[in-house]
Amino acid sequence: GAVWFPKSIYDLDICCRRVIMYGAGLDADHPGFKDDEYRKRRMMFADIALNYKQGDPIPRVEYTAKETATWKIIYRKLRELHQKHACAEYLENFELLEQHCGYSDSNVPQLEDISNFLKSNYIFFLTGITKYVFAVKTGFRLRPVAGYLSARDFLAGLAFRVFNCTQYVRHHADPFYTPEPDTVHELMGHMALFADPDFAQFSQEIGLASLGTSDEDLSKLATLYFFSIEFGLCCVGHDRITNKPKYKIYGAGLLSSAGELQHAIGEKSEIIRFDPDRVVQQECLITTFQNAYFYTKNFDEAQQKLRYVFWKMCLRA
Ligand code: H2B
Ligand code: FE
Repeated sequence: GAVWFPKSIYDLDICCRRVIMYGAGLDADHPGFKDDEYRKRRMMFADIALNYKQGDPIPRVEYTAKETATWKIIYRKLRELHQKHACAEYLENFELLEQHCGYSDSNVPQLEDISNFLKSNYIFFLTGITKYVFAVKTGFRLRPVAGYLSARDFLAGLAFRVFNCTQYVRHHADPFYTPEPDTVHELMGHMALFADPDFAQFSQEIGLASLGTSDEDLSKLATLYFFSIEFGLCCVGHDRITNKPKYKIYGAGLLSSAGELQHAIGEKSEIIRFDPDRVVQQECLITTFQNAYFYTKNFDEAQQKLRYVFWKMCLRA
């Protein structure tokens, strides 16, 4: 039979609460598993997310000293790596987050502020004229989520330019490791590029292709998402002397993980051209580094290649 899918942004209240693991349900190998205080804290975040209704302001959270300390360690390390290895669009937009959304090494930004910024209408007053011009940033908005969603529920949000965003901070025992998405991954990895119009469009199109599609095609889309939005690289030219390709990173999984970022751009990693038929054969690894990464020339190339995939999927359906 036909697969149910959200038809309006308000339907996300149905699918975006189906969390796969959170709070009390932390897995045994999770660093927070044996920490009652951490589990309690996660329940508080889960409550916010599970009670959230589309259109509500996102409740502000007062982060604890431990959480802010964890944020600071990662922020400093990542910013250093980003200057050298992140793509230009990421770096430009990250500065805007610092200016408008409270990004700094001593403050965990609030989802509500970022969401308002991304969906905001900027008002430019034209001097000497009574009219003003509205420019929408990208129209993306955030909704708090209690933890991991199925690929189907997660991608459905993107179709409506909604990013399901975790609000909790990983356990402080190991600031550089988290087995699940946390707010550091979202805010340091994803947010800057959602402020980029081309990237926002690219993300929404993966979401649109996912609505109501078969399980088989959905798993392909999830893999394509994984090796682009999470782990993608761009090739920005070649070294003049050695002729080796020079890569910049746009994938959020790399931009939010100091260890894997350094691994990916290091000598030992395998970097392959992004060809959808090849990418869908690659296994997505969650608790270890990826076996291979994929690059395109830029977002536009990734988008064009994916559009061709979506189009073929539609014709078959
Ligand atoms: N759920 C949440 N909460 N955050 C994610 O980043 C995420 C997810 N990624 N579910 C999804 C799955 C992704 O890896 C693909 C689409 O499966
Ligand atoms: Fe992610």
